[in-house]
Amino acid sequence: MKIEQYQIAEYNNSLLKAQERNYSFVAEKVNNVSAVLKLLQEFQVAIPSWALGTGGTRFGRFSGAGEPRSLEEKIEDVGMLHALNQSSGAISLHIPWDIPDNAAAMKALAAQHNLRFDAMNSNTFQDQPGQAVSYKYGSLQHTDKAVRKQAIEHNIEVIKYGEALGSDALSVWLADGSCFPGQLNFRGAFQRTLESLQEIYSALPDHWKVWVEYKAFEPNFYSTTVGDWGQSLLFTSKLGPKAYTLVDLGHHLPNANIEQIVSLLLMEGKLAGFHFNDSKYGDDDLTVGSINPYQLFLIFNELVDGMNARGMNHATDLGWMIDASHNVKDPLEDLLQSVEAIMIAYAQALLVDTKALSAAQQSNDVVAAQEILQQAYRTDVRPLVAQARMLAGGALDPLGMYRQQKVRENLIKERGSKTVATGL
Ligand code: LRH
Ligand code: MN
Ligand code: MN
Repeated sequence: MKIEQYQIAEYNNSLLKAQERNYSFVAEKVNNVSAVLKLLQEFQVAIPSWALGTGGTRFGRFSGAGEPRSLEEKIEDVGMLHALNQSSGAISLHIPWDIPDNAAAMKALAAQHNLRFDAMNSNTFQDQPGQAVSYKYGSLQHTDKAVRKQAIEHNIEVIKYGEALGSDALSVWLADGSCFPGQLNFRGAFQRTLESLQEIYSALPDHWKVWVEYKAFEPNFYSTTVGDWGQSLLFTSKLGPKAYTLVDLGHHLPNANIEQIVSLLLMEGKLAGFHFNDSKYGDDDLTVGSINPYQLFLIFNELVDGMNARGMNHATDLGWMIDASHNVKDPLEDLLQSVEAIMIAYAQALLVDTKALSAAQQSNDVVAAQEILQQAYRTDVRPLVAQARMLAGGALDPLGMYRQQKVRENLIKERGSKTVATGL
């Protein structure tokens, strides 16, 4: 299923009048609107290969139809999303859920769709068939050296796959921890994990980075060895300059001030990037912006502010990725919604009057500070985002066009109604 450029142009024509009206209404209030449009066009969010099929929970999985049956089909699906929104120009793989044996062909296929390979994700949280030793009691933290060695070698293999695909980052999330008090010596687990990570770090090619993702709980429910940003920062600081802390929005305890965490990691030059999703309770992996869009905006506000202060390139200097998956939506529609939510939050953050905000902060004018932030947040930036997308060759309304083109129906015709994508 491919969406052609002429179809997008035809589709946009039908919406153009309304778009022009809505766009000029917001654009005239924005200083330097062409700079904002350019930043929006440059911004790309990677799509995780495991979000292209229906997720599921430990209580069940309701398979969708027309899901991708191979890595080729996953790349094609991301290519189709990117054709629609021009903001999903990268794919992130999880090994061994995907095994890119034929890297040259995969790279070529991705390039045909204007995609690159984002961070590579290793997996030492599940046992794989034929594996010599088990991860039941952890991987890089394990008390048995043979288990640690197996997990280290897996990560090094993932780096090799990534090198062949042109990726430049390894993303490590560990389920390591303990379920009961007394099960684990915390310091011992930390030290063993650090030593294992050091071995992986020393296998990184020159221009590569390693991202250490933290998570408060699950699957371990008493302690997690990389359980919060402090622990991750401790690891990444000890590892060295190629190691960074990855923030998955769903991996905090309820009500954590994620934007403050982001701002400090950025200040320290240790922020790797994001796994975007939304959550109400824990690691819910819900559609980005579906529960707490104000928080998303506040995070982007810190990012824009902090990245500008450090002279960073918004589009390229951090990793931007979605990490969501669930049971009840068409996964491709969900991804279009998630990317749109990210672009909206970014656009709103670009509208913040930073000079006025810092003056309000300086004079402790709390009311003005809130007004300034909410002025930007309450601006309907959707026409700006749509304009940037249209100028880049995308659809004015990606989700609308997806439905108008009956993409899912066509995928079901092509792939069948009983398909199970690899992944969670
Ligand atoms: C863990 C996590 C991590 C994994 C992904 C599948 O909860 O967020 O990033 O790689 O889910
Ligand atoms: Mn994640
Ligand atoms: Mn998660």
